[in-house]
Amino acid sequence: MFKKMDFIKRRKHILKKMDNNSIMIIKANPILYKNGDTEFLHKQDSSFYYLTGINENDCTLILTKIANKTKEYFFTKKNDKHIEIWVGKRKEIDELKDITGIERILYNKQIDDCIKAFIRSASLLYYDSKSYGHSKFNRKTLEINELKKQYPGICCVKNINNVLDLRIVKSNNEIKCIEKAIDITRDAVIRAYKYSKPGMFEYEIRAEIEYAFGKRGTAIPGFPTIVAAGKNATILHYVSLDKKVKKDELVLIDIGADYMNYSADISRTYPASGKFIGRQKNLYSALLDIQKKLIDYVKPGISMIKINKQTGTLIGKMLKTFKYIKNESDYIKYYPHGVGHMLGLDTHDTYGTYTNKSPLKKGMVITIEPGVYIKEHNIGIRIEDDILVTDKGRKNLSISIPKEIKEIEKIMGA
Ligand SMILES: [Mn+2]
Repeated sequence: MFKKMDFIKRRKHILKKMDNNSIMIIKANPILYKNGDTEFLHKQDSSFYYLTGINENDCTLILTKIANKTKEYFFTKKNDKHIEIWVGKRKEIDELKDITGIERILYNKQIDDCIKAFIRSASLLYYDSKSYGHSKFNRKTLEINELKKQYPGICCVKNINNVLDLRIVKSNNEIKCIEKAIDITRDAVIRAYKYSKPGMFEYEIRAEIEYAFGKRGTAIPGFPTIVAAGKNATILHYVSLDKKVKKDELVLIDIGADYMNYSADISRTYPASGKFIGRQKNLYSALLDIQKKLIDYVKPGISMIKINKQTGTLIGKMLKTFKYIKNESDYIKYYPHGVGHMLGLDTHDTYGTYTNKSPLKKGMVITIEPGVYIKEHNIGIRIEDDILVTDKGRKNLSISIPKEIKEIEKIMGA
């Protein structure tokens, strides 16, 4: 789908934005070991893929801007006859040139000398320094400390997000990838509607969902599949999936297929029995109305913070009507998250230098996912669609994934 020219253009754009006398090092994701010598399925680092189109491990992209001259280097591991027997051949230099459009392709054993030479003239390093988790032993922190120790000439580190704004606005081909991921996810949602029955375990519904992914070529979901019944749905990122689904419960699924490294992110909530009743029905249809209003709110120029504010107002009103709260502003008790995020190569995609206050632009893809989580009644509802910001407004890319009460009940055969 992507051509050499796409990657060349992206790197050119980034090199233009980089400060003079700086280098950028972006590493491919390493092989992660599960235990012993057994590996997790490989998933590429998003920025590395975005700039190279290469899905292999053990490679590094280095961009340099020294004395206002820009250069691109790609380092890879040499093929090894013994390893080839087990996992096959890695891409050869010519293939790598052909896909990436980079002329200087070298082997990993040269990387150390090259970085040393670059650092003599460039003291600013761009690196993916964003750390997740709270430990000082975080992988990114350790990597940066190691680099600084190895190359004392580095005196300043900037996060690559400073120059990666390009990733926020999606090209037509990127939108096609997201649409494909959504289409695969649609199969999975419909399969979940069709196959869910009271008495099943949550993990059995996950199996149906991931079966639908697998049939269309998604080896690893974009993020861990969430299937949460009843009270479990009030845990936002519930991962245990080991409870039986009771007949009077709602089931919340938050799922997304991966297509060419792009992720869909869809949440739907449905009754295990196939029929919405009573309080569940009233809450669901009120939240669905709100979700549709919020989608209509998306357009160029508006900021996420404004959509968030509007969400709080609407959910506050709804919760007051249902007598869960006295003051509309107390909605946070039942709706403790933001309304959405950027979507792309990462499920929670990069914001670059954008913030929640920045105006949305044509070509951005965001999620709109209001929810209500009512522990005292064992109810959690979230409805999430993936929205493309267009010239004058928005396009709901996941409009064809059923969310109307009547549609869901029909598919479930109730
Ligand atoms: Mn989401």
